[in-house]
Amino acid sequence: MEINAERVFARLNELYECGAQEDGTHSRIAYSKEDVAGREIFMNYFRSIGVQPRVDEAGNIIARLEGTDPSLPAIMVGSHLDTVPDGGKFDGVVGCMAGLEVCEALVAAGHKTKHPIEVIVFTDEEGFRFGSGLLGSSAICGFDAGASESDIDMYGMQRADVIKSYGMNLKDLPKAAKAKDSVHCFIELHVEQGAYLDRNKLPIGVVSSIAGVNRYEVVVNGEANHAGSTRMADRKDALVTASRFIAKVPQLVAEHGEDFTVATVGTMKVVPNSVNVVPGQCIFHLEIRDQSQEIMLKIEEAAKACLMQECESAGESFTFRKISEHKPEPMNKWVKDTIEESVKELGYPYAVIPSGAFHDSLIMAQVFPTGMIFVPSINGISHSRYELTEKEDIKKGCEVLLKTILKADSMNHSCC
Ligand code: HGY
Ligand code: MN
Ligand code: MN
Repeated sequence: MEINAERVFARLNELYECGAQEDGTHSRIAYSKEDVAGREIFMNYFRSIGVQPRVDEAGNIIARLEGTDPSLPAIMVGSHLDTVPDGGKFDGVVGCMAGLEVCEALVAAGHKTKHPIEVIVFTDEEGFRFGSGLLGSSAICGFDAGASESDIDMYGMQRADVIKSYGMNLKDLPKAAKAKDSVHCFIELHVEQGAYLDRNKLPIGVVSSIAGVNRYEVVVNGEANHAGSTRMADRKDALVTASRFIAKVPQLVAEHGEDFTVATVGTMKVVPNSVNVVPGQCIFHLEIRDQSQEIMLKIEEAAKACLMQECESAGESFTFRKISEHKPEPMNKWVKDTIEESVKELGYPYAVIPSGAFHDSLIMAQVFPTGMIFVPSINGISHSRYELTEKEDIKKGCEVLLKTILKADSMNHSCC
């Protein structure tokens, strides 16, 4: 069975181009018209090989290739198509295109697996608009994604309206849940988004575990006032106080974290956001990630204490609200071992590595036997237009995925 890397690359380019923006950047933010267009292109690829995908109640696209034994649970593969703003061609899309390519190779070879194969595109993995993502995978697992109809996105739009225009209704989300025994395993191919594989010239990573991620919305309340007539000593400048806190975040990580612990403030909203007004309020998101939940909680406590100190000394107040919480997850042993055996048989150099980025697999692993395959990100760049993965490495990743599917297909559910 042949993986056609040229075809995969051409499709990655087509999806990228459908996210072209007027300012020259490319984005397919979840629920945007570009996201809708990209999903349609993806579904058409499946239609062209005679498979009609369905869209579930959470907006997930599921394309199913029937197996020879209808009583068997599905082998699921896939990832996400939504991007961050000015994102690249590979994050998420590689996993969806790889699932499609494997199906196309199987169909072309006339090879029928025993288990059905389901290629899934999860809804809103990135969580850019509402601050928390993984919506589609959470719904598949029967978890509450913490989404509320009254959530307001960064453009001031209500979630209820945004998802309605996407053909979804929040109250129907639970109907997307899959029974535990309906999934044999879930395998996600993804770009590493870090530099380990590229630095070590390895084409494949077998993922051992995925870092946990907690997100917080922080509001610092100062006092808006005239920027010309309010003396420096009389100000309660929320942006200055927020900045003092943010500048200390790296220090908190150094004190309480380990080598791969990270914490980031990646958004900032200043109210009223006027050049001649002392900022009265700052709203920003803090994110903490690590392979240890204990360390994440230690940093949370330290961040709260630090913020309290800064606000008290400035005479200001704050709120600190956890908006999402995901603990670190190890990958399932039999799926991980099956991926590793496949790489060995193909003769590709590889390493077993943890993932610092999160993925839908972080959620899927809590319910279904889940494993991940990484391919290198050149210079470790991702969430950027400069994201790059070589065609040859994507081909190898697809081959590992195909071999892993075929091996998993021959395994008995009760043995795993
Ligand atoms: O943010 C992440 O780790 C993922 O790429 N969405
Ligand atoms: Mn991403
Ligand atoms: Mn991703």
